Amino acid sequence: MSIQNEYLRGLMERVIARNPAEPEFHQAVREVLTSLSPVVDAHPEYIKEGVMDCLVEPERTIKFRVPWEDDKGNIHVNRGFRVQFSSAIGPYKGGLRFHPSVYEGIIKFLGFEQIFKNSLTGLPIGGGKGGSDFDPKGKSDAEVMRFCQSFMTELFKYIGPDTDVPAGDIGVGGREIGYLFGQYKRLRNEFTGVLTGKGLTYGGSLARTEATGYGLCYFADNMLKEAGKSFEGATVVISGSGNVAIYACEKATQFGAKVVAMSDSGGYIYDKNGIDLACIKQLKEVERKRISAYADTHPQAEYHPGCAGIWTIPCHIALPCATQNELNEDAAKALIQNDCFAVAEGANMPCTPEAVDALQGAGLLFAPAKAANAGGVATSALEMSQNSMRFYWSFEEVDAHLHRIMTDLYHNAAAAAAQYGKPGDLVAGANIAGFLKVADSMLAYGVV
Ligand code: NDP
Ligand code: 2IT
Repeated sequence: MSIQNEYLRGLMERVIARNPAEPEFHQAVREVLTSLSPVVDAHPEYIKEGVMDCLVEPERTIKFRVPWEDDKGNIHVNRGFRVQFSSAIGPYKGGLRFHPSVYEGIIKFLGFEQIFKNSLTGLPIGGGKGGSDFDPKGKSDAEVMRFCQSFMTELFKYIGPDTDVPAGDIGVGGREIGYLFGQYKRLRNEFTGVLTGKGLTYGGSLARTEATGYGLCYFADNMLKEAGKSFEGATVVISGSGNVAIYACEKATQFGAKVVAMSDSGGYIYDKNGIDLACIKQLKEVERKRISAYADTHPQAEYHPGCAGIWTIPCHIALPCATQNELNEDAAKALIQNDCFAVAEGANMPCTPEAVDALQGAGLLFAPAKAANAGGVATSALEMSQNSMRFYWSFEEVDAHLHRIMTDLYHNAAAAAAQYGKPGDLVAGANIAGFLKVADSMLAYGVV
């Protein structure tokens, strides 16, 4: 697929020239501009009024030094980032990623996608993302705390409950959010809903932990049903074993599927009897161990080092829930050959463009990340609502909102795809539906 509209083709070239050596950002922008070509053909005002040019440039980028001391007294210096991409429809909203691979291009790709994802939720949240090249793996709690305190000592100047509300992402879970929130509260002398994914004792929302994985399955369930299929009796492969993967496994299993494989960055386990999720939770959420340890207590399970092989395991439904570009064209071909009928993206941009083309070309059902994993940020917005009200909803109430949001989101994306001549293409539908609300708000503001 290429960008059909001539102006957008030129814009893509300018994005590459102005943002050199940021391939993930280019990839994310290219996909959106490809989808939006028929929209700007029909509505040239989006080009004329500068909406397209503004959208590919973050409103603000904050880049800072994060010095911290390890347990032995050695000083380390990491880089911190917050890209405040778009506040067109609400305060910047999006996670923080702590992973050694983080650099500005990764944060920009994630922040750019977040604009459209957040719009798709139907809730009033703009797009942003942040993080650091800090690696929490192998660090003590005290080291993670000192790092988070140093990170927030700079970040607190730029965020606030009505300005920018960060949350978790890879390497940032409940522990990190606790340290970050504690430091923000101390620096500002304010108890506000400045972060989401908080602990339940200090303003967190029930069901936020489960929301991305559950939402992914709610979205996929809608897509499957429309095609006369379901999770019931299906074999499922899930990459990753972090927050998104664990709760996708839980909901898929509740829906009657058998999840047979999960992974981490070291390798994958294949358990043909069905993954023992209680064991995965204990290993990953409590003990912070490698997934290879699963095979120590489950002799029937196979452990294979390396990540890519997971997609060669026969399955009906694949849920990539680890990281960007983890499922390439070869993996897509293996899934197609094994009669897989649906792929739903839990991670952000986990399928390469070649893989997406192969999967859609072979007629598989395909749920793109910015629609399928929007349940996490949607529930973060529900956490913001509860904090503003100084009130809380039950697990069932939040989960019911999440279910409705994901169902509406599926139908809106499907309708937008059909309206612009791409019936069944949820990549196009999600990009278009997400764009329109943001773009119309930008038009209303004039040139700002
Ligand atoms: P976690 O840190 O909880 O888990 C990440 C998982 O992915 C781990 O199993 C990790 O393995 C694996 N992983 C990370 N990086 C790599 C890599 N480079 N190669 C192979 N495996 C890797 O993160 P989340 O579950 O929160 O996030 C997973 C994905 O979902 C990300 O793409 C994130 O952006 C996206 N997402 C998250 C949301 C959320 O609410 N948390 C919401 C929407 C999207 P290991 O432990 O070995 O590093
Ligand atoms: O990619 C994402 O949507 C997230 N990491 C969740 C962001 C949020 O603000 O909850």
